[in-house]
Amino acid sequence: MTEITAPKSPVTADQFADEIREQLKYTQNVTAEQATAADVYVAASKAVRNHLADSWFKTQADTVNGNTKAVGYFSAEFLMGKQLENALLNAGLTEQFDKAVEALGFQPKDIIDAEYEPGLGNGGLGRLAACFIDSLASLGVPAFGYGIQYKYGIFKQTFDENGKQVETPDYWLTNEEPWGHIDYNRDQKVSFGGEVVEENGKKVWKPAWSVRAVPVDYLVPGYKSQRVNTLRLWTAKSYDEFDLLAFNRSEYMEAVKPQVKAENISKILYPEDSTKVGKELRLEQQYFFVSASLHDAIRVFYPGQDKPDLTTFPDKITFQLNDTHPVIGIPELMRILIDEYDYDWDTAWNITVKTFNYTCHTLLPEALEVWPASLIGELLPRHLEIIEKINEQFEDELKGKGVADETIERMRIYTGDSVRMAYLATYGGSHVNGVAALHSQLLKDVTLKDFSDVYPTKFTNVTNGVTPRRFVKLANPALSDLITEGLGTDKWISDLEMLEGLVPLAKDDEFVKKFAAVKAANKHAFVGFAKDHYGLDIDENTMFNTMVKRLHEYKRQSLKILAVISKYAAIKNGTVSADEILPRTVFFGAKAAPGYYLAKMTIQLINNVSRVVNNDPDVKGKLAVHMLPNYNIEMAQNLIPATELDEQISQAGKEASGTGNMKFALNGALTVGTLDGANVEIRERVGAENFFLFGMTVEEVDKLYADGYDPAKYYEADPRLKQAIDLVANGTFSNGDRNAYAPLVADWLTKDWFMTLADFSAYADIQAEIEKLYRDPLEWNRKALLNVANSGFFSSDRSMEDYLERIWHTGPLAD
Ligand code: CBF
Repeated sequence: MTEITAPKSPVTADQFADEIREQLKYTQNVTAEQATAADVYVAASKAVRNHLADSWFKTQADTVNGNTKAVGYFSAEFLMGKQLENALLNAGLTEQFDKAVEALGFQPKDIIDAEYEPGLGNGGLGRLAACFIDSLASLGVPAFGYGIQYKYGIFKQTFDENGKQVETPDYWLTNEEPWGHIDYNRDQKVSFGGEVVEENGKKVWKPAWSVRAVPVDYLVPGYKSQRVNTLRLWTAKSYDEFDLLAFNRSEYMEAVKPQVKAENISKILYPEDSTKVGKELRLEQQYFFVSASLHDAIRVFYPGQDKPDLTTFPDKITFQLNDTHPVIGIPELMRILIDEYDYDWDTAWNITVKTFNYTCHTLLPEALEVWPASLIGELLPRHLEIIEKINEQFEDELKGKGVADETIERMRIYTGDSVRMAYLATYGGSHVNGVAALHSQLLKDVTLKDFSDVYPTKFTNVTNGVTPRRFVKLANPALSDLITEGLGTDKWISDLEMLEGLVPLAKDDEFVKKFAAVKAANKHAFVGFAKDHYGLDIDENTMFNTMVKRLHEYKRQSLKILAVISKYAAIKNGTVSADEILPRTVFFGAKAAPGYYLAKMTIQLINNVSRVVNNDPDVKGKLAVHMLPNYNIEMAQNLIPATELDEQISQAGKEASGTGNMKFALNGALTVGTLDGANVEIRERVGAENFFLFGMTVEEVDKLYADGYDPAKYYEADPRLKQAIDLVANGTFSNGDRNAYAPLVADWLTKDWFMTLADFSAYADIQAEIEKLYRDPLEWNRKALLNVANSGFFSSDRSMEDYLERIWHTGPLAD
């Protein structure tokens, strides 16, 4: 047996430079003299990976041999961001790297920038998964992230000459990708279709076709923890790569058909699912990765055993279902236990419920997946039978508990026509959690109320968090240095609640001025970034006001753009005098789902407001608006530290948590926001006086719906709003074309589902308060510093500790 050695001891910069040279020579096949920045990036990444290898082997061995239960995080998305800089930080190799690449004749930044950012996620949920696995490794908790290595991640966004969003495929694997290791020898077979027959009194699934799931392993190094966990992303391959007979008949397309069918499964993140085949592909993806992952976990924890004792499985690993996407894992584990390992139903159910937990990330009913039963039946006939039986058992259990028939009707997992995945997850797992206190409460009171009435102890809350390594230390080195100076230690990087030690320094004007200088420097740096990346000229002597997140009506980018238009109109009309005007630069960043018509129209409107405002000499130096294309992690790392005012203005009761809000507060932006998601907790912690609150509460929203909401009333009541909407309607932002935004205007005036108009006046009014404070830089920065000092709770390390205590009941590996 190979001895698992201790991790490699740290290297000097010279040794590290030699390791890079060696990689260049023997794996890149270029000399150091021939090497480009892209070559050095690959070589340095491989050198870092080698440094992590021993810790990785040791962590795996300790995970399997020890008796600490591991965590399996099942997620359709892992939005990792660039890897090299993060791996260097966590491995303690940043300084050596900087010196080594300089010795090779390069600037460290150019090497870091040479990495292509993987976009294997849509937004909050995927980035949260990435933060969580960073924290688990940093805490020394054995964990596996399980997902899909999509060939195309989230689309690349550009804008056409009319300001419309254009989506292009993001082929992130065009060049060599040094982080993922494809392991053909640890593959799994995943089957689909066919029928279920009875053989010797046993149900036997005879699938029609199978694909080969091949793992691609990413190392997840903990910050100063010596632990390196695994992110295992599956890629789909065909068992019948190539039909030679068809090819020899010159049927070239036919010859590669099976290959295309198989590879389509891991081709793209969230294939469009408005068609039946699109839906099929999504379900294939979900089943593909959970089936492969469950089999993989059994392989890992019971190596070489044909008849493992799987009653111990829940002691080996606990699986977190990140939203409903991996919930098909519940019937799949039942099937594996019953069909492949001969367990009886009750034993299998007992193991399954103990193994799974479910996180719900939404309050929007349409975001809780419901699959047509016919589709599951076609693709996974055995699973549909199992789901039907789970539902029967569930209904019996509810009857036994005296639950009323009409409630049971509402709660059915399987309705005959469809399967409700959130209900399956709630019944089929041990715990259900929401992602912020308000969200978890609303899950219990509204979305999953029937379930929480019957199973109250299943429900808990874990407020989201973000990793301080990427989103403070790497994103904001100047602030990090200042925090370290203020606290006299850098231990806060792995113990973020230590930031509280900065509270007294908010009274120290000199320290506040240093803090202000950091923000000014970050603004200056962002001006350079925006020039290089987007060719923009930005005036750094304006307030930097940012709204970055997915484009969705509930998030209310409309509210922000209407307020911008209103301000534009006020300047143009001279309703505000020149010295009353606080110069602002407003940044938007948002991708809209390709099929989301109103969201895409909102992007077009923002782009055209930007065109008109930025080209109008009357407002020059007073107002500028930029819709930055292709919002991603890299942009976040540059823009968030430069932002002074952050927008979290969703309709109360709609944003589950938000994590951008946490990143901004931790980087010293003040928030203007509603009482929604984690805003509530941020405000509680940073202090109501350090947060710009406006808008209706959840109760007020509900009451207004109940009383009958008429948006037109608000349009008539506030001349600022009326003017802003009229300017959109009269073609001011569409070269005179009054039809361009007609659907958006009609929606605002007749439906306005998320009550943008009802909250407009409060939002416009609070701007005066914001601007008044901004004119007092010392007070503004004092409050911003207090935001940093009181946001330590929003570390994903704390979130992970909460999951460990409330849900997973496990902890770090022993050293
Ligand atoms: O919990 C992480 C995030 O998930 C979402 O992005 C999601 O995809 N459902 C929510 O919209 C966010 O509120 C939440 O922070």
